[in-house]
Amino acid sequence: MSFKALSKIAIAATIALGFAAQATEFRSADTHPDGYPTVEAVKFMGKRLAELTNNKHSIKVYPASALGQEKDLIEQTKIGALAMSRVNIGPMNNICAETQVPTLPFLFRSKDHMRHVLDGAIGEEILASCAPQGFIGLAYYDSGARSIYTGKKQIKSFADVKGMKIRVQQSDLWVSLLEAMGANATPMPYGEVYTALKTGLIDGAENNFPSYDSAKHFEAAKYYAMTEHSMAPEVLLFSKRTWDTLSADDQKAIKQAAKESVVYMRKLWDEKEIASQKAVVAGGAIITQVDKAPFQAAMKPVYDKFIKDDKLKSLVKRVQDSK
Ligand code: GTR
Repeated sequence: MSFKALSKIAIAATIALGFAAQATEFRSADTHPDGYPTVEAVKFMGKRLAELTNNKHSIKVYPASALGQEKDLIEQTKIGALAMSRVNIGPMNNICAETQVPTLPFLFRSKDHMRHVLDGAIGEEILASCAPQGFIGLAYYDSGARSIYTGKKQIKSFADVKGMKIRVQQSDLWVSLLEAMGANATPMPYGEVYTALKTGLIDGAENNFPSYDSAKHFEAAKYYAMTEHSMAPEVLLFSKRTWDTLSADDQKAIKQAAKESVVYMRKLWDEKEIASQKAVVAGGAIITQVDKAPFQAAMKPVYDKFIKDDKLKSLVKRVQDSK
């Protein structure tokens, strides 16, 4: 090897080492605004990370879609332009198939069931399945149950959904899910939903109370029908590209801080669900109960279409069998 080639390697090694030893402020993005439980939880994680690494590492959170919509954030995280992003699991559905499992309609029986499954081996397996695509799944955050809301026509029963143009997340599974209800499913980024509701481009959307409240969707779609059709969680992703430059100790600290932030997040989440429900009602929203049985009965084609191979089938079965 020539002297020139050797010195090039030496320079590269010095840069790499220097990078690894340097204090890093990881950038993390979120579509929700400051104060939203996901945003506050990642800030909390950053503080814990600083403590655990003697201020070597910290996190700066960019809320309110400052760095883009979820699909952009996922893409930036994949290439390492962003170290972290907090997104819903929905936009990951087309990227790693296992993430479809916790998105499935009427899969989790309760909040406790969902937390228990995601905290355990099944949850870990699903997170790990995204590594080949360039993502280290650090943790899940709660996202409650999603229900359909509409502006003009109120949904009182399953039959009412037929033909309605309902916005869904950018995921094939989500399109099929609303189609199975008879809706005209319209995928679009979260940030466009408010205007689409206001202008009548769509008849409705579906989400949990905190999003319905904080994105002000209730102002444009006041009928909230408690379909509670999915408990698709939030997920905290770390760029594998960045991850692979870190020491084992740093990786351990990041994982620990992320896990600790889940506990903090759940406390904020439980409070926010109640506060948001009150806020939307005060703002004019009309919440109605609907018979969920026909909604649930219509979901078989979704399971049949997306849960085809044995691996996914066994994951679903394990979730259903778990207490
Ligand atoms: C929210 C979720 C966001 C986003 C949004 C959506 O519940 O927290 O990350 O995915 O739903 O519907 O796009």
